[in-house]
Amino acid sequence: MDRRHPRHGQLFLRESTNPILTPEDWPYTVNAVFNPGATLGPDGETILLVRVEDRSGVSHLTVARSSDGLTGWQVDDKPLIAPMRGRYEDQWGAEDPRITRVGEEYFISYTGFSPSGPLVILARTLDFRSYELCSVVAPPEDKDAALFTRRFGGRHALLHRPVASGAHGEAPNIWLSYSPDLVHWGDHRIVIEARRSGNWDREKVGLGPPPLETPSGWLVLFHGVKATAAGSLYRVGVALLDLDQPSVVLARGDEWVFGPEAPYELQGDVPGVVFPTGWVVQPDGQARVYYGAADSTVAVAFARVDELIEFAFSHCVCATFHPGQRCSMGGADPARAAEERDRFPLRPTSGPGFSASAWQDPDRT
Ligand code: BMA
Repeated sequence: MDRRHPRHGQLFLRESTNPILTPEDWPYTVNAVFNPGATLGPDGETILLVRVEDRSGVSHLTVARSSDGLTGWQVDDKPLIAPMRGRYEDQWGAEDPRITRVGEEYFISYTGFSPSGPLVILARTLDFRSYELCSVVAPPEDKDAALFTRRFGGRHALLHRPVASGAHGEAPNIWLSYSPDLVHWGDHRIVIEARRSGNWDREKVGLGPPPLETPSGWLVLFHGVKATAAGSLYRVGVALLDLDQPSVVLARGDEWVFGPEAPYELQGDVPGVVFPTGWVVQPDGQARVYYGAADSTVAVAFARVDELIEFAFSHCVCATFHPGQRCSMGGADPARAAEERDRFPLRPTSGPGFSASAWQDPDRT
């Protein structure tokens, strides 16, 4: 591990051999390898599903395997998921996968770059050698999605970001949607907002790796973007969501917990980017966080799950310490606190599929 910057309170430590995967490691010619989904395979090996940008500029997803998760990567000689003739939804590229294991199955949520814009495609696999598609979650724009590892009141839940760029002043925020069957998605709720302020997460926020279930709540890493004269800086924040009602924010760290500092994060196709998309938790409570560095290589850093949870509460955006209890501001921008948002909620009144009681207590139906 890299201990060159052992600052007090540093939550993430970089692997000293970073970047752990580069284009030179690929069995075929590519431009960049980054933003990998991560999981443990059926045999306990670490599997990364890596976004690979070829030298035509289009991305596909290829599997890399390692027995220790850090070294000795075996990279498949062809993609698992790639644009294919006649498939509109990812015609211009398959990008930024997240992997959620549910029992024996692995669900892959990735960004399909369609000619209409980015959208979220959900696929499933048992072995990372073949896959089948489940659904396109919604029409464009949508990105940065991951499924929860369990259901809520019988429904699957997905965090995602329905707005891609915010280029026209709209806020790219993280939303939660439910599905009874992984095909039909609805009951959409806003969860984590970009703070429209001077903060590091002001331009947009997007989910990082899939939410991680802990006794204290669902631990979430998210990227936050701030535009600068030199380009956008992508940093990482931490939040905790309620175990039973994951649309409820228990805590959200005010400061970023990880940002671009190492040379391989500051130089590359897109300098100033750390973009975590996968994590694997070790039995000792340390998470290996796999991330794309400068949209060019794959790197890994280590963080303790309990320290991340502690940080979210002790550095919550509401500026009060409320361990184990929901944030009074819902983790939101102070100017648009949860109470304000709840004052005039949109409530469906009738129609098939809607019932007043289900709406009021959707996570417990
Ligand atoms: C986002 C996505 C990511 C990329 C990041 C930084 O919008 O496109 O794939 O890593 O920008 O360029």
